[in-house]
Amino acid sequence: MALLFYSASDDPAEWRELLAAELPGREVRVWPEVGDPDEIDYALLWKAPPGLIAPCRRVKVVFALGAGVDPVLADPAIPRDVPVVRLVEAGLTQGMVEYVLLHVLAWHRNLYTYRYLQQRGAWRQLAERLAPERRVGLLGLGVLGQAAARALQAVGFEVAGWSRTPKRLDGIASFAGAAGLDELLARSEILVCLLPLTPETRGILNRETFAALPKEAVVINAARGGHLVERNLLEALDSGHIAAATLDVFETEPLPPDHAFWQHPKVTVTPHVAAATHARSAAGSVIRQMERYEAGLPLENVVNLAKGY
Ligand code: NDP
Ligand code: OXD
Repeated sequence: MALLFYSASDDPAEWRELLAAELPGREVRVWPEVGDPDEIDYALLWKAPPGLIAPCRRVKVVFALGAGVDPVLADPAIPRDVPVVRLVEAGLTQGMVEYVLLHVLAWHRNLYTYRYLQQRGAWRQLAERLAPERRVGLLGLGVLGQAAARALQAVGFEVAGWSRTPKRLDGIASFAGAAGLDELLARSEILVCLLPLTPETRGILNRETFAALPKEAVVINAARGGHLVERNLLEALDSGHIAAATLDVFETEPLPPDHAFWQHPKVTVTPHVAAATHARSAAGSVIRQMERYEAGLPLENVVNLAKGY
C-alpha cells in the first residue's frame, strides 16, 4: 500500500525521506506520481488542488499538514466517511508561542513607537506599564491558544480566553459562547485571534468586535485571514479606537502589493509565518498516528467534520 503526499509549501523530498525511513513496506508517492490510485491508503495533504484525491477511493485516513484544516476541508473530494487528522506537534506550538509573545510584548512595551521616535531622533519616555497591569485576551483556547495563554501568564500578563466550551485553567479566566465573547472583549487590551476558520468564526474580527474592545486596544491575528473583515479594521484604525494591529494571515495570500495594510503606519504585516510546520517533529507526529491506526488504537487530533475543526 502507499501514502500520497502533496504540499504547496513543504519540501516533498525531505518528507519522502523522513516518512520512508519510518514506514518500511509502504511506498511514499509524491504527487503527481500517484501510480495506481487504488493502492493509496493514506493521504498527507496541504493546500492540494481540489479533487486531487478523488481517484483514490481506498484512502483510510487523510492527514492535514497543518493545524487549521480549512484548506483541506474546502475540497469537496475529501471523503466524509474517513478520519481527517490535523497536525498537532511541538514545533508548531513552540512557533506560535514565540510569535504571540513577541508581538504582545512589542505592543506592550511600545516598541514601534520608540522605533518611530528613533527615526526622528526624539528622546521621549513613554508611560510604561508592567505585564500584570495589562489584560490580554485570546480568541481560541485550543492547543495553540492554551500554550500561548500559559506563556503570557508566565510573563505576568493578566490572561483570559474564549472558546466554544468553558475551560478550567489555573489563573486564566475562561469565557465561552456568545455572552462570553462580549465579556472577553470588554477586558482585552490586546486581543489575539487563534481560532480555526469555520462558518461560525468567519468574519469574527469585525466592526462590532472592535467596538466592544477597550479604546486603543491592539489586535493580533495569527489564525486565518478569513476571520478579519479588513475594511472594518481599517475604519477602526482610522478612527483611533483600535491603536494598532499585527496581521500574519490574510484573505488573499500573498498579500497583494497594492494592499492598504503594507504601508499602514499602525499595521505590522508578517507573511503567514507565525508557526511553520517543522518536517522533523511533524513527521514524527504523523507517523505516530499511522502506527496507532495500524495497531487498532484510536487516532488523536481527529477533526470533527460537523464543527469544521
Ligand atoms: P484547536 O482546534 O486546538 O483550538 C481551537 C479553539 O477555538 C478551541 O478552543 C475551540 O473551542 C475554539 N473555537 C472553535 N470554534 C469556536 C466558536 N465558534 N466559538 C468559540 N470558540 C471556538 O486549534 P489550534 O489551537 O491547534 O489552532 C488554532 C488555529 O490557529 C488553526 O485553526 C489555524 O487556523 C491557526 N494557525 C495559524 C498558523 C499560522 O502560522 N498563522 C499556524 C498554525 C495554526 P473548544 O475548545 O471549546 O472546542
Ligand atoms: C497551519 C498553518 O494551520 O500553517 O498549520 O497555517
